[in-house]
Amino acid sequence: MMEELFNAIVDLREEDALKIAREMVKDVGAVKVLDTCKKAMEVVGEKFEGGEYFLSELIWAGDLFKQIMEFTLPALQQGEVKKVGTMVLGTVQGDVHDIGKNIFKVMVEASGIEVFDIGIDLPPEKFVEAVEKHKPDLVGMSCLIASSLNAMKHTVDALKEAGLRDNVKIIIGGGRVSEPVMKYTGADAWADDAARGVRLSNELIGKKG
Ligand code: B12
Repeated sequence: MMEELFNAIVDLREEDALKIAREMVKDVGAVKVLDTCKKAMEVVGEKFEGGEYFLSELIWAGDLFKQIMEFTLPALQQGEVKKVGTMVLGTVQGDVHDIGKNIFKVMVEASGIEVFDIGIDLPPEKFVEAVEKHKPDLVGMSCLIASSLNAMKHTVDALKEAGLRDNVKIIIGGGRVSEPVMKYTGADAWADDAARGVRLSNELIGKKG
């Protein structure tokens, strides 16, 4: 069934994908469905890169994933969870991708971290303003395009200039992040999947004391 969902998304067979995903949520759970969708999106991205798919297909795939998220994410939401900390979360300047950020948000909230989601395509000042306002334990930055990696560094620098860097731990996430990118930007942790991001966010809260 996982393979069927994977193929239906890659081929952009919307009705099939939605039908299989609904059945799969009941059978194998939300996390596996989202994970399969993520893997399929990587192939959609490769097809776009290779010139087989165009921007319209990329938009269509994004829309299909969002429809699947509508009935999948509620299954991940928990009732009462003990609050262990807070996070300001957003997608950095120049980048409008938010599907992965929204999945990470629901999963990290289910672990007890309250999230202030400030949106997409955010200039560094918006992060600074939000940190001043919410005084969070963590800042989470999402970035999916290589051309916005610098925006993460600029955001860390802006937090330093505002004298706020030492008050927060910073985690970066998204398909284009890695250990070298983390070091380059000056962040404290990185994750290219939500589960790792949730684990590391909780570890960072522990380190903050
Ligand atoms: C759907 C999609 C779009 C949609 C986005 C819709 C939306 N609302 O998000 C639309 C059509 C808008 C789009 C636009 C573009 N896109 Co696009 N897009 C994709 C695609 C196919 C899927 C992305 C996705 O949703 N993946 C699924 C999610 C679940 O995965 P994820 O984002 O990685 O998130 C997971 C983790 O990374 C993590 N995570 C995410 N954020 C965070 C944050 C924190 C703090 C943590 C801890 C964890 C975390 O948790 C998530 C769950 O596990 C990718 C392909 C790919 N391989 O990523 C290309 C891709 C990202 N896009 C790409 C490009 C080039 C573009 C455009 C420039 C195309 C164009 N010519 O206009 C524009 C850029 C617009 C902009 N300024 O941002 C390239 C980027 C290449 C590069 N090296 O930079 C990719 C990689 C495709 C490719 N292979 O060429 N895109």
